[in-house]
Amino acid sequence: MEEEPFEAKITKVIISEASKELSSASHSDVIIVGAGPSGLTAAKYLAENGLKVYVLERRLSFGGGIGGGGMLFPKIVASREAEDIVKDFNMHYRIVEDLIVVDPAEFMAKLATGAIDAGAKIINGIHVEDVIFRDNPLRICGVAAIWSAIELSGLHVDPLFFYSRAVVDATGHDAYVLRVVEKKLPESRIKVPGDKPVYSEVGDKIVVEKTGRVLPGLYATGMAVAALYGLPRMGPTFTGMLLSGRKVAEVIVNDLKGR
Ligand code: 48F
Repeated sequence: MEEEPFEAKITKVIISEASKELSSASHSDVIIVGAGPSGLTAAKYLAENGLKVYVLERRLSFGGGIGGGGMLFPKIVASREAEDIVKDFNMHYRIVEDLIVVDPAEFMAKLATGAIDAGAKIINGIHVEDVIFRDNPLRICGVAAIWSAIELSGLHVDPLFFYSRAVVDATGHDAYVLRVVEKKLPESRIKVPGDKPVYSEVGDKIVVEKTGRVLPGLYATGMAVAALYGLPRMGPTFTGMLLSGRKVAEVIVNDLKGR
């Protein structure tokens, strides 16, 4: 038989390996929606605890709001309460006026590397459009998702399902998953007022305090928490995002390992 043409091999390997990955993602411990700072931080600490974690991100890259720095000035700042997390991710940083300063490219890359090295998988280009639920009692047990390119095209194509023991809304200001639940599951009594104007210090703190379980199976981290509870914005300081990501991981580990 004729030797397999190189082009055929490329296609076959991409499709078969991606299919294996997506099949594995169809049933996991935790689906994190959004690969911004809070989602990536959560992914590392969850995966380190032996959980099977997938991060579904609708863009073709990770990092969420990190890349833009503050008004496109390429530096990220955080308070020193987050220093142990920055160290956990092996970031180079400087302390200036008691603030941690990191380059956005490094911040994004190291958060993603930390999550990946811990065993989490990040899949880009996937838009989460709905949740899977069970009733009596109400619980969230996964998401429905579709390639972002299909979503952008406006074509009517059904999604596929990714079942998980926990779903984390890490979609930032959009609080996309929480808004789906607000709209489609009124019995959840979830209301998402959106975040308040800026009060950085307060916003950075309460967002961490309020981080946790929203419903059985549904958790929120990062700016999605601020949108859910109407908390003040903190703007381009990332303390709350890092601490919130670590906290949601702790809450989920506690919930899942207890079951
Ligand atoms: O917005 P984002 O960075 O969220 P975060 O982790 O951090 C917020 C900060 O960046 C900053 C701030 C505080 O310092 O104000 O804004 O809370 O990342 C959210 C990610 O979720 C993706 C989106 O593309 C982004 O990368 N995302 C949003 N909706 C969906 C989604 C969806 N439906 N499906 C998949 N990914």
